[in-house]
Amino acid sequence: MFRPSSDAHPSRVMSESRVMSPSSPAFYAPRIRECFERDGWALVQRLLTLREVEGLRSAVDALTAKGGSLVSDAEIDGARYQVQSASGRRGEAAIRPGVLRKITFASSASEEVALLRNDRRILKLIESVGVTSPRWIVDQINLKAPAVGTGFPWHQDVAFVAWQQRDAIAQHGGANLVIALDRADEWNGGFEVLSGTHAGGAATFEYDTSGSSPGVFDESGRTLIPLDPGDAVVFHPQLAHGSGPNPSPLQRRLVALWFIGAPAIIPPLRRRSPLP
Ligand SMILES: O=C(O)CCC(=O)C(=O)O
Repeated sequence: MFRPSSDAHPSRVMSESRVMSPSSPAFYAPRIRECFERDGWALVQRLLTLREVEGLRSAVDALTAKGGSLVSDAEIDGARYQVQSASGRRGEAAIRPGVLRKITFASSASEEVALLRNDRRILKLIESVGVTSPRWIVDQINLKAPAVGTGFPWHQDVAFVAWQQRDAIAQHGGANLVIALDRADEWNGGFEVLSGTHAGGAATFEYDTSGSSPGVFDESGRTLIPLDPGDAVVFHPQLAHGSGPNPSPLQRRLVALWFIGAPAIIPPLRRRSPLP
């Protein structure tokens, strides 16, 4: 079972050098791209304001209320609800009615989530790590419920995209983003990365969400990235990442957004009036 950082395989806690905030001049500067290229990820503090986070929390409350009696995975208003099973495996019964693990394509059912797909700051951030003409492909709300929420074993998001999208990533770049809606740290299953694994290509293995993917990736760069509400991590689609369970009484909700690149949009040349 994947465990939080206090176990026998402690993760490093992120170094301050990776911290950037939109109010700092370094926010969209080469520094963020340098971290992304070297480590496969970069932290951006305060990407969203607390007011925006509150709006998203309310939107998530409305979404979860619609799934309040689910005992198995279901689609509601185009959003795919995955219940939290005792093992963490998908397709199994909910540990209790209405306890959810994640909502994929929540943007189909929530305007607040949908707005993130075209948020100017987010698109600019994705462009800043080398993704040309970024296009949203996936959004998810990861709920990791207090006391019962299970972890996410090490995996690479690129393993879950169609081959056409993999090609687009190879040609035009790709980047994924998680944004914290609650404080996320070692106590409630904070987000963890295996720095540098983005450079090693896509691994093929059986992904079992009740396990921990042992021995698949180089874990020497394991780093837990504490996040405050509104903080974000931008990471390479090939970066191995995951998180531990949430044994705490506190919520740990994250929004995840995935983007792929596309051919650059070249503005048409303005017609000049003929010279005399
Ligand atoms: O919510 C987390 O901690 C990680 C989630 C994740 O990696 C995923 O949903 O692919």
